[in-house]
Amino acid sequence: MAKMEQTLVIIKPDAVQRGLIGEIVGRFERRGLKVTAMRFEQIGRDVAGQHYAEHQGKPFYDGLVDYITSSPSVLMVLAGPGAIQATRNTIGATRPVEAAMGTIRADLALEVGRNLVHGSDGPEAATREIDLFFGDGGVVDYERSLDRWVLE
Ligand code: IDP
Ligand code: MG
Repeated sequence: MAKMEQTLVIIKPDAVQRGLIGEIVGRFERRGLKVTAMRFEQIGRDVAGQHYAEHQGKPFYDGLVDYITSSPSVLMVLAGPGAIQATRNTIGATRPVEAAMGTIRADLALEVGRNLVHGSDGPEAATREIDLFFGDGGVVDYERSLDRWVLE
C-alpha cells in the first residue's frame, strides 16, 4: 500500500458559486479518499498571500488573490494512501483545456483562473497548507468502517 498521507483541498469560490461543492466532494469520496477536516469560509487576503506565497511577483498573482478571496470556499483535508498524488490526479492539470478527460478541471472548467479546486502539490506543501488552515485544530482522526473495502 502507498504511504498514508494527508493533503489540503480548497473548493474555490467559483465552484461554490456554481453549486459544484457536492459534485467535487463526491468525486474525492467515491475515489476512496477520507475527509478528515472540512470548513466553509471566505479566505482573507493575508492567509491567501501565505497560501500562494510561491506565486508572489508573478503576473497573475493579484488576480489569483482577488479570485480566491472573492467569495466563500470549502477547505478540506483528505487522507489516504498516496493521497497527495491521487488528489492532484483527480483534480487534473492547472490549465483546464490541457487536463485529462475525467478530471474535475477537464470535465467542469475551461480557464486557468477559474479552475475550481486546489490540491497540495507535495508532502512539504501539504504539511504547510494543513497547518495554515487547520493549525488551530479541526482535523479529526477516526476509523471508517468501509476502509477494509478500499484499503488492502
Ligand atoms: P495548481 O493549482 O495546479 O497547483 P499552480 O501553478 O500552483 O497550479 O497555480 C496556482 C493557481 O494559480 C492555479 O490553480 C490557478 O488558479 C492560478 N494560476 C496559475 N497560473 C495562472 C495563469 O497563468 N493565469 C491565471 N491564473 C493562474
Ligand atoms: Mg500549486
